[in-house]
Amino acid sequence: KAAKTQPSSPLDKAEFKAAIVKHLHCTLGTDENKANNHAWWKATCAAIQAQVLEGLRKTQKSHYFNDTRAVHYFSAEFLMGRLLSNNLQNLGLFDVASGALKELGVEITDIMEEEPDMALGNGGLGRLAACFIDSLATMELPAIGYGIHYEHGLFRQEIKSGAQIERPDSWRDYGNPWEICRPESIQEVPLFGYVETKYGESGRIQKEWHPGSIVKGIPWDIPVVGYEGKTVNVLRLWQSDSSDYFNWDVFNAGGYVDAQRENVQAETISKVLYPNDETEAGKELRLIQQYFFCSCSLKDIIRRYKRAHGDDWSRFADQVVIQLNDTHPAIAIPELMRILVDRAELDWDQAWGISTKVFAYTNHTLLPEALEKWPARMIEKILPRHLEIIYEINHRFMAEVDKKWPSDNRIKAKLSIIEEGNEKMVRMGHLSVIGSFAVNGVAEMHSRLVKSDLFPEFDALWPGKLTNVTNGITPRRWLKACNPELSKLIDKKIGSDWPKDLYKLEALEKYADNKAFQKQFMQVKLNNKQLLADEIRESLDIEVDVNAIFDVQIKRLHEYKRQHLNLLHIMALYRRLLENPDYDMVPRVFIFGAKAAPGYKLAKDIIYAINKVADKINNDPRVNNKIKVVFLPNYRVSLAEKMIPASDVSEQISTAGKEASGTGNMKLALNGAITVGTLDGANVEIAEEVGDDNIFIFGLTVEEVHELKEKGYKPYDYYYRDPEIKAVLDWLETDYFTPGKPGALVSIKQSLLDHGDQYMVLADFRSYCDAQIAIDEAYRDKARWAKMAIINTAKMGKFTSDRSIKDYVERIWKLSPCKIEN
Ligand code: 26Y
Repeated sequence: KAAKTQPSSPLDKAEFKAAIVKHLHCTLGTDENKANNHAWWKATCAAIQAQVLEGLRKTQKSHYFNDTRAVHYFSAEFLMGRLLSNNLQNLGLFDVASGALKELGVEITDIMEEEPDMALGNGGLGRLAACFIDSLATMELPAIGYGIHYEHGLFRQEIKSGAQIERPDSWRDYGNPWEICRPESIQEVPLFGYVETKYGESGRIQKEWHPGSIVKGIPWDIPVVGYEGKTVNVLRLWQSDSSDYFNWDVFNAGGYVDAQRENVQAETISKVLYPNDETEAGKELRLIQQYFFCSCSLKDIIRRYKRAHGDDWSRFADQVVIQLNDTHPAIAIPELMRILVDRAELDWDQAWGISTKVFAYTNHTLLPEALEKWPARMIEKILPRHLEIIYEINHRFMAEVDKKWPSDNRIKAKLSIIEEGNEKMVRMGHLSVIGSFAVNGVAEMHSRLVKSDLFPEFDALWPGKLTNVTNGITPRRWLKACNPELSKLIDKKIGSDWPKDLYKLEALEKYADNKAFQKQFMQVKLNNKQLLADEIRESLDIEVDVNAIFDVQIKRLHEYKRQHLNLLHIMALYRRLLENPDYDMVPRVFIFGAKAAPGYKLAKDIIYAINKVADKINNDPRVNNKIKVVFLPNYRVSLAEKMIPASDVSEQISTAGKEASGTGNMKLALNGAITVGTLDGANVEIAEEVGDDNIFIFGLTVEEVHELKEKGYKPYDYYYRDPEIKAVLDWLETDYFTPGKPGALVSIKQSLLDHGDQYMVLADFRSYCDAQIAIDEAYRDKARWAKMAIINTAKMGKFTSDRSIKDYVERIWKLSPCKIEN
């Protein structure tokens, strides 16, 4: 048992000051007079890191002594954002730090701006992983996040003459004060080469993989501090490096090995995050990245298990559960099988019994272009033994399918891990479902569609295996830290325990009609809008009126998310104003934040179009006080933290059935923004929570989308029947928004007419406009709007990631919290 010592008391202001100054002097080699904000930031991080590491040490000791079962969250992406304010909040030291810095003549908000975002993810999936590890630590659950230590995270976006330019992100260029390198836990990862078949004395066939090269995995640990709790878990990220020693060995072994040998520059494996979100690229390096971090992580887990249990594998599945964040880490399944069968020499059934009790898989998408498939030949080249194992898994699975549906080749072809065709492909989704004991979607509607449309036969074969866990967000970052004014108002009204029990916010509902509270609530919103307006002025030199409706759409740029539906509506409003200068509308500021995948042409065209339309409208005195359009460049976690508290309207307008869940929708509603949205993803559940009067739902339902597709959707019908649609689409073809460059925006029109409008933008346009008119009317009634905003905040309890984690724990992981002893 852990030795009992005195509980360590948190720093007080004087101690904090002393710690900061000490680090200025001793860690950074500067002093109070010379230090710039960057140095102050680093010194402040260092000052709390001591306490963080103390918590980490105690946590690891407690987990070790209690031999706890733990969840291992495998994710190719962790979109952590900044950590200083989060860690201060979670340690309960924010006010102490802010006071200490003030006495040193430094504003904490200024130094927080020095921290580069840790942008090791694309969007929703990566941020979800970050929220989940926050909740896991807060709930004192034994958990490790495993991922990749990308040298460059998601690209930095610049806008030049309206177009997106990608620049490398270098988040660690001046050192990262949070991460700790753990050379003692380096792993080696084999790649390429060939498989030798040996026949043992007992007649057992033994496979030996002779890799063509070996790379090194270096672990970097980021402490994950739980809120108020004592638990400090870790996020372990693997950096690749060359393992020259081995490769010399191979080199010396002779020519025939050389023939099998492939050269990956080992360091390139963890060099850069692939910026594609929801489009599978099938790039060799991506597969190597996936295998690299899975292999390192599994070996790390096994090393830890063996320390406690030696070679006895019988308890492995009791101690270890691995959650696969989408199929990106699915290669871990054959890797564990390889370790158990080839290295530990368990027989197949035993190994499969263990493996299928360890893995659980979360699906995040139904979009066919996002479902990962790898050419069998590519796997064979990089991971020859894994391809054999995948075939063996599939062979045995096909036998099971045959029992259920005898001699049905159609169903076999449909369920097989291998897609036969011109080129044999390995379907990672199928592998994940077959190799896991639980599979979940990320919102009620999405999980229903996973069962009915994506994997219906798997659901029939294994009833109960496919399930739902609705996503959530951490209220510590997404309310307490990013919206301090609202948090303090809530604290005053209902007490301060809501960050750990978000259903407590329901107590606000009874003040929804209270005039005084409405006034306070909306005053906070106004103040937040002022801060954002300042930001907009500074970064874009655009003046916006804080009394206008701040209408916000922030998410990756994707056709299915339909930023262009928003844009067409803006153009329609603009046109109405030009035709009738007295057109009656509440002034609106339309604010966008979005990155497009660098290779996604139409997405980039939409960004360009938004910027061009913005230029025109913002400089047109005829409409100037009614509409402003703002595209804030380089959308990222830290920018979201500024935009979300300042939003009145939250745009969640994806084609029904396409957005698995959405999590931005939850963050905005939590901060009192009203959703305009389709019945898609978690919007459905948000509508259930807040009630029909407090959300603006529009557009086709999933069923209607299906029906319309069935009967044949003809976008031209809408074009010819709705003069406003025709006018705005034709407008795109002129040079009105792109003087001297007619046709510069025509690709959008083409996608909506000639290319069939896959996402039914035109079908939903009119209903979207109507919803916008309803919003306009609602906003005019100040009391009504305030009430809606308050109810939105009050009813977000369900969407804390603590609830998501509770669902995972009870239904899938079966974990217990572990108290941390001093
Ligand atoms: C295969 C590779 C190119 C790829 C890389 C990143 C594929 C997908 C992704 C990212 C997907 C993603 O972010 N999905 C989002 O996950 C969120 C968390 O569950 C959902 O809320 C959101 O609806 C979904 O689009």
